[in-house]
Amino acid sequence: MKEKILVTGSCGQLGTELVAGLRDLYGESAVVASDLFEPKNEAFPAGPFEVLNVLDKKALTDAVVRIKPTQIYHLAAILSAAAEKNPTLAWDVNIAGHMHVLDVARDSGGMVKKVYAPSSIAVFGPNTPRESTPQHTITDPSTVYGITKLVDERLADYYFKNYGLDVRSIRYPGLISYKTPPGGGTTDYAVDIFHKVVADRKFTSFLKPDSALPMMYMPDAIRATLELMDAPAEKLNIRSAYNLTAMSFTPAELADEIRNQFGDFEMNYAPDFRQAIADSWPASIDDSAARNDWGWNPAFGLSEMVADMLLNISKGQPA
Ligand code: NAD
Ligand code: AKB
Repeated sequence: MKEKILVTGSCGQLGTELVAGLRDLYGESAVVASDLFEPKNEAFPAGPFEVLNVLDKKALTDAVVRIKPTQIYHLAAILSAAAEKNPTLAWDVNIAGHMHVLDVARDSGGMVKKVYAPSSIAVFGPNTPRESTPQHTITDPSTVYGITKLVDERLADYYFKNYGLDVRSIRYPGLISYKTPPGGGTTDYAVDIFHKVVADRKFTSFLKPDSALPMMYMPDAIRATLELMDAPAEKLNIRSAYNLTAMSFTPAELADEIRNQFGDFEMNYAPDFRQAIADSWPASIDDSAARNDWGWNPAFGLSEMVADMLLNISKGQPA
């Protein structure tokens, strides 16, 4: 079947690279990217683009009628730190926007065959086991972002079971990439550090030195997403969202690896409100369900990720 794809929230950290990955796979004209605004980043891949606010259900419905997508990748969201600053906006975008996408897909008369709507490690909370957090465990998020992502997971499962909508999802850990700045999360320090170290040989972390979090390099996240969406439906036992990980490290461990590969720099620590968010999230993740059901296997560990980030960020520096 010839696929046609609509992506919401395309201009963000994930969307910029997922749109490129989807266009490599399905062809440039088969993937319509969308966001609240036209792409500003020169790294954004060329191809069809629409301005689309997922809170406007009529505009979303009209876009789906016009574009006739067979798959929707719904990436529009407000991330953890940004959501703490504007809980109402986060509630609206993350829950109402998500339901609009599910409703429009459900009501498309079978035209939209699959929906991808990512979740996050933010669905876990202070009473969740922090090490090797299992797929099925306590989910008592203490952030607005986590609460909304948990509702989204339950809705995805509900639409699958009650309406037969093929919704798929991953609980991404912190995503590390160099093409687009992260959009207001708690794991953003692990991206910012590379830019500051390469430019100034100095970095101040907003998390404590020993604050471990699960992370993944963007090429692995893109591959995981495409592999999950390509997996036979009957192999998928989880319709809320799959746990997924590639590595876990603390700010001090990341700084040590950057020093090993790049040389010395000054590292300071000034924990802020994001420390409490990080403290409520897992330190490491058990992703055996993803490995067993659809063969997940990450390619990038800490040292491979640091080498690739340094290489690519150094290329962007003045000689
Ligand atoms: P981002 O903040 O970088 O990008 C989100 C995009 O959504 C932005 O371009 C923004 O303009 C757009 N958007 C916001 N409100 C919108 C609206 N009303 N209508 C249309 N677009 C709107 O986020 P991201 O990192 O690219 O995240 C994408 C998805 O992946 C989200 O669901 C997020 O929860 C999930 N995720 C990301 C990470 C990560 O580390 N980046 C980790 C876990 C989960
Ligand atoms: C954030 O920190 O908010 C995101 C996430 C892990 O969902 N990177």
